[in-house]
Amino acid sequence: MTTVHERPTEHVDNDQHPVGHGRMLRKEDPRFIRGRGRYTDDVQLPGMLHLAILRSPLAHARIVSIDTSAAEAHPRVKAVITGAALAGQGLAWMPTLSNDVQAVLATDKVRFQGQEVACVIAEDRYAARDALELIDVEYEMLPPVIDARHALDPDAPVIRDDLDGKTDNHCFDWEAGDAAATEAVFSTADVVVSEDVVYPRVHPAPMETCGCVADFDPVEGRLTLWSTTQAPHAHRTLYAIVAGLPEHKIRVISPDIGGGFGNKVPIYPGYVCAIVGSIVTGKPVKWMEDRSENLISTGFARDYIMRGEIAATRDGKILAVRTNVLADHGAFNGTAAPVKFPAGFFGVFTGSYDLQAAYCKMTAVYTNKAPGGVAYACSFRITEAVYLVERLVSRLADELGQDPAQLRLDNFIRPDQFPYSTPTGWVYDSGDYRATLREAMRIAGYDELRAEQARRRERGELMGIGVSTFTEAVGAGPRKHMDILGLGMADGCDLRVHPTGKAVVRLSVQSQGQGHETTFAQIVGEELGIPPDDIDVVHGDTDNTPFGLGTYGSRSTPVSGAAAALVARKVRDKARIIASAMLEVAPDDLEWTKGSFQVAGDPGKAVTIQEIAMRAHGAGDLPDGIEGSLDAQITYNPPNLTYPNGAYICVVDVDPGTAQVKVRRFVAVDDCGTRINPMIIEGQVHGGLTDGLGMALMEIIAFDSDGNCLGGSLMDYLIPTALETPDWETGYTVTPSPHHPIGAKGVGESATVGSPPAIVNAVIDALTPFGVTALDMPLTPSRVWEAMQGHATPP
Ligand code: MCN
Ligand code: CUN
Repeated sequence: MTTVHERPTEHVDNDQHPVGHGRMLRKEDPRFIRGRGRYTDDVQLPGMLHLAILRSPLAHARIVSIDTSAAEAHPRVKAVITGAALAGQGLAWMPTLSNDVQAVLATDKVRFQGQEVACVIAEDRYAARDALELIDVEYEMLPPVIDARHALDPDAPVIRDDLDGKTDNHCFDWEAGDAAATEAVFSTADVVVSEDVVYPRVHPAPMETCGCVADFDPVEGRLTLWSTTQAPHAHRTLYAIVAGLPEHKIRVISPDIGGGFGNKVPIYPGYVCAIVGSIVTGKPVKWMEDRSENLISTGFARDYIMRGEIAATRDGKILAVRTNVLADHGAFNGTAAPVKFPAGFFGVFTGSYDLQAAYCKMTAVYTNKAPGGVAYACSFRITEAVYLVERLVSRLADELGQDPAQLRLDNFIRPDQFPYSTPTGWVYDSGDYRATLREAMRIAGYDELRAEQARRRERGELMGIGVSTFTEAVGAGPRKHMDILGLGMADGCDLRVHPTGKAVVRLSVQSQGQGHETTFAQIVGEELGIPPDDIDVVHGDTDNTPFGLGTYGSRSTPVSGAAAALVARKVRDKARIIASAMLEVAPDDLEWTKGSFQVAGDPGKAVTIQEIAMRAHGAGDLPDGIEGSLDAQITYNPPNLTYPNGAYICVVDVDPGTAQVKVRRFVAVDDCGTRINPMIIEGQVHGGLTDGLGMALMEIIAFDSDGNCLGGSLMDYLIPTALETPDWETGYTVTPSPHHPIGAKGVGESATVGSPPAIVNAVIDALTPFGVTALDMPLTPSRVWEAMQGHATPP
């Protein structure tokens, strides 16, 4: 049972003013619940072959030779492909979404354990796997670079010697804010607190692993690719560029997806191998990775080593934040972030606070680990930024002897300061941060919790209360600032209204579980007065949807959601003209009431949207300028991002004997502006909180000093189960986005961003009697125990 508190204090209650049927059940669920979902691995084509990938057992090694003859002799094997074979076609390397290149199949060296070395295409999945064992690769071991802190040592082996003139493991530098102005504030501040913070490497571990089915038709010269992708249009353009095929000859279908969490944004070598395999064999080729392959080789998240400093006055006015970051990008820069934002949106590390100055310097390095970096509900690295600043603010509260909630209330950006320009160049659109935190404190019973904590401490019990508040920047992005590989980040939307008034809306984003088939029908339903059940949502198929950049960074509602509302308004404008002809009055004399136009002052004279749709398709003349339908199409280029916020309070008990952390209560109050479907939002928040709990307490992709991945199965890479997960208590405030047509902001990553610092702050608060002031995730019993003994173990 989950307790859900839904009592906003001073804001509109969206449950009473829902967007198109508010809390409606998800339209996609009947097919999921009845096992009728259609995932990539469900695609079966006549004559389909199966592909398996041989992966490197070593983190860093030169390839001396590869002997595929035994594998080729296997009776069920149709083809064996190596990097050398791909190199002959110019396909051994592919561009990443961050303007780096990545090996499709290794030619010269392997650069991380699990890297793709060769692939086998066989008549069935088992034969393909068996034949991998028959490939003989001779490696010459090289010393690996595993600890990012040593990647730039002068004697460190150079990982990317494939890049012209590369003599070190430097990936990129990035900075934000004003170093001199920040130094000026720091040098005169009463109090400066600093902390070293590691956000460890974690993995999104979606329920469905990555895979694809490639079907190349040599007669038509047409490629159809079913693939687990969060961005089918962007992927198609990349395939078109790499393969030299025109886009209209490539169809990318992203069918039902069993969770993405950013893991399905990058283009993986397996996709390219399957495409090549289909071209080579003339047959459809399926590639589905297993759990270990997913964990060791696909897009990871975080891996930021941060030093943070915060400056304040003695009475608690926060003045400035400064940070220095070492970012571990693995062997290839496979991050998917807008081109001008190599560190994603880490620049929002100033949080929800009104600061005088801020500065960040970042160095990113290559290591012998899997590529990736932006994934796991990260809001483009806002997770790392929020974690850092929320640790610093709680640490400052301790230093000043102030309550961490009160310190935040005193330093928030005030409602009258919006739009608020931050020292690192973001323009926050709206928020009422105090109202959000006060609501969380009210639900939690904050003052009573502090009193209870004091009583328990007397008894030697370790109860902790952690607070975190956050502002996210989601909805990438204004086209003039944001692109991925030159593709501007706008979204298209098409709306067709059939003669009987049923509609179909085509999106350029697609769901991996977020419920788009429901919420987008609700948006259009609200705008047109058509029941959401009468509106079909088409997504995830480049042949049947308009161009757009895909679902990640919680951008679907901010960008495509706006597109859906505006395309529906376009339809309504057309409908008004037709209604004016039907009712024989001027268009301006008509009033829109949800679902119909009526003559002003004469409610008896009205036509419904369904009647208008029939008229639009019917016989006889239509008003000038109206073609025979209500259909409309738009491309929406957002003027700004949206800035959702939240306030989270966590209560933990630490067992003094075993150092086990138990999250007793967790209150999450989110403000994502206008709430389309409160039930779906709660689902998103519950899932995100569970992600955050996992990262805070148990998840880590660790490596030994040889570069062996220690998190290659779900026995080693722990994710939370119902046993560890508390009853989440959620609440909300509503501060609409002023620039979004329906005032909605994104919410899909909020809880993952906001929850880890609340949990860590709570555990550190619980450990106050031990003098613990800092502790890195994951807070496993052994690590907490070490801290209680007075020495923390580095991750
Ligand atoms: N929503 C709403 N009202 C709002 C905001 C959102 O009702 N004010 C609804 C939306 O209509 C949508 C859902 O909440 O149905 C999430 O919307 P949004 O915040 O726009 O995020 P996206 O749809 O773009 O989803 C992406 C986001 C990301 S980046 C990750 S990572 C993540 C997340 O969604 N991956 C998920 N949540 C996930 N949930 C599931 N089940 N599976 C994933 O892979
Ligand atoms: Cu960063 S994980 Mo989501 O943006 O797909």
